[in-house]
Amino acid sequence: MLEKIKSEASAAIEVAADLKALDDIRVKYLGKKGEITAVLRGMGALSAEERPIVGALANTVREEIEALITGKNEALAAKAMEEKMASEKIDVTISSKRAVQGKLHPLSQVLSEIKDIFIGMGFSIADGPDVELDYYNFEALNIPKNHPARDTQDTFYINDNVVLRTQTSPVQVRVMEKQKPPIRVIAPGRVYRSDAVDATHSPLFHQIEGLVVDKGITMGDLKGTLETFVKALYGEDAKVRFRPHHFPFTEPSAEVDVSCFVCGGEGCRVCKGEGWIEILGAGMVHPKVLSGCGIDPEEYSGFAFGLGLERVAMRRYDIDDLRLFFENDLKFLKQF
Ligand code: 2U9
Repeated sequence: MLEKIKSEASAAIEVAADLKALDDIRVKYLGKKGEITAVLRGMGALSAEERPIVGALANTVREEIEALITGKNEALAAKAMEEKMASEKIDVTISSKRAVQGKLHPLSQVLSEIKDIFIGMGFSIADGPDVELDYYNFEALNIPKNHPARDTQDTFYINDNVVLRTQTSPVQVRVMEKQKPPIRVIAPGRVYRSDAVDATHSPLFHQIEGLVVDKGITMGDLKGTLETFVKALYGEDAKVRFRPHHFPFTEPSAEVDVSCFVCGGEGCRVCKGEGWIEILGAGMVHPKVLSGCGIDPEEYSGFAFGLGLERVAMRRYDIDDLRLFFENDLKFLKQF
């Protein structure tokens, strides 16, 4: 009987394919309800002479089966490890795949440089909707219906009262409505105009506008701020020139030129022989605009300015066609 159990067990152990099968065999023969255990339990029925002989034999068979299981266990574990090693083998001599390093779009690079400069001067960044009420885009900026300035800023109308913003100025109007002075913000973002696409025009472009409102703000603060900005962007040697201009939302208003950063003012291809490059518009916030936003122009004054991000980036990188910024051609973008 015990010999039969032993030969069956060893045959089963021999062919056990994995650790689970091996454990099932251990339970079948050596477990609490296993066959060897059953033999040992049944010894009560044996005679006093038979009992030690059968007991000794049962123990020997149990030890032999245990030893076979241990041996098979090691063999199976070694086999599993070998298979794992083979499946996870790596060839360290194969050349690696190069990680492709992405980078910021040139417009984002210039924008982040400009933001850093103004943040350094204590400005915060303000944001607002691209789809804007006619009131915020025009009326609040002293551009009533039928004002000629609406012609130069023709836009996309969603309906009579809702437009795609033509400037980021509505953001500053919203800031003034919500926040009491002192105010020091820049508003960068997408703006829209109903222009046909060519090398210097796009129906979508980006502006960065700034607004400062406080007691006693003067044109001197405007000039100092823009001079600091221009020197940070173009270098300490850069000079600033203000030319009188007209905007409905500022009075007085000016266009602001920077001395050509290529020739230093001598005249060259980039500045078209002028020595100066126009980069900004600016002025003192019109009293009507202040009072419309709930700020008393008798108590407070402010300045505002605006610049076109694409124009600055085109000059910076000597790019002659604005469309290149929007075509997403990697051959172009990889150069920056
Ligand atoms: C408020 C009051 C006044 C923002 C200003 C300009 C001058 C300006 C142009 C630059 C190039 C637009 O992108 S561009 O074509 N912008 O010349 N913008 S002053 O004046 C404001 C803004 C908000 C409440």
